[in-house]
Amino acid sequence: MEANRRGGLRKVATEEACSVPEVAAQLRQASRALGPSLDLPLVSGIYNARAEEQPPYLRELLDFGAGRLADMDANGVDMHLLSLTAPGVQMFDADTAVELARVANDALAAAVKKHPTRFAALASFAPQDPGRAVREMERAINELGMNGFIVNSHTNNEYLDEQKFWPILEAAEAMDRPIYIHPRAPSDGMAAPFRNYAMETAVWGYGMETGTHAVRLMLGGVFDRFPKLRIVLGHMGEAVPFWLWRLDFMGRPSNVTFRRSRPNQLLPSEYFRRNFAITTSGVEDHLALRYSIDKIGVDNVMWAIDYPYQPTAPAVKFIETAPLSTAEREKVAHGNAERIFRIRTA
Ligand code: 1WB
Ligand code: MN
Repeated sequence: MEANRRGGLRKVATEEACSVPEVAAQLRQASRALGPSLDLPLVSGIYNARAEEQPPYLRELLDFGAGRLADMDANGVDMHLLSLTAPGVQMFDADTAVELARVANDALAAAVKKHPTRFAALASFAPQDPGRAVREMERAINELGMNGFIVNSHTNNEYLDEQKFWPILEAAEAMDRPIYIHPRAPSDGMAAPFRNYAMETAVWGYGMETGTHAVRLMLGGVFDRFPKLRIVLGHMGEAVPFWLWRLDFMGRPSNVTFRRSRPNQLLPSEYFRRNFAITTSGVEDHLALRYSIDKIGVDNVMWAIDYPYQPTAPAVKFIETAPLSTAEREKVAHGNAERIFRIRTA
């Protein structure tokens, strides 16, 4: 039993990025192409940079052994819930994406098998081909024993509320496993104002893109069709918790002003409390944490680091010093993640 490594709070970090050489090589290829995708600058900076300009991310992403465990040990982190880093396989053609999702899932599952008390993992799939995506999702859960799914927001500028993606939502609901919607840069249709000042990145564009995705699912009535589907959002809910009052007022089913485009049967906040959970990745703000817990319920908030893009030590200090009751802290630091992602506890 590796829990409570320093005799203190058990900590399961829930948005922890990694990569595999095959995916890194394809992203390096992709980042040399010209095209409108706003993911290209950041992907190029990580996978296609000259050695002296290369941030340390790539080395850290590819390490799900000694280096990562050393960082966890040094900071008293019990577990990483691993996921293939953004934009995952979603910039590739369907055949490449299907193959690379399989390769990445095999690699992550092998890391979990080697260190079952330190790692759990989310599975990737290729939304470009919903039929094959569902088969990989089923393989990931039933054969590889993975914990849920990750998707990096839009795929070729399309969002999961589109009917073509419904088999993916149906499969996640049927297997009772969450889909973590992780950010990527804004889709082509919303890209223009994000093209300056690196605004397409995690500084702002990531959150706007992903929050918009979540609102599409709620206002599109997706959770009337899939009432048990669970979506996880990082970054303290990508600003959606702060916007719920207005979403409810303007997006209430009875608002006749917008009846033409109002398929949702419930209030957005009802979906958000029933069908979503959020993680704290990259938002180490005690006031935002307190607000989120009070707004959407303590059972729906999970701690995360966003390793290696954010340093571990401040994220640990954030949860250890948060103004929470003991019971709340235990839920946010590990209990909710263990329940929602069905992570083994011993
Ligand atoms: C960064 C953050 C870059 C994330 C990423 O590249 C991802 C960054 C794919 O801060 O530079 C992330 O997952 O938050
Ligand atoms: Mn992240």
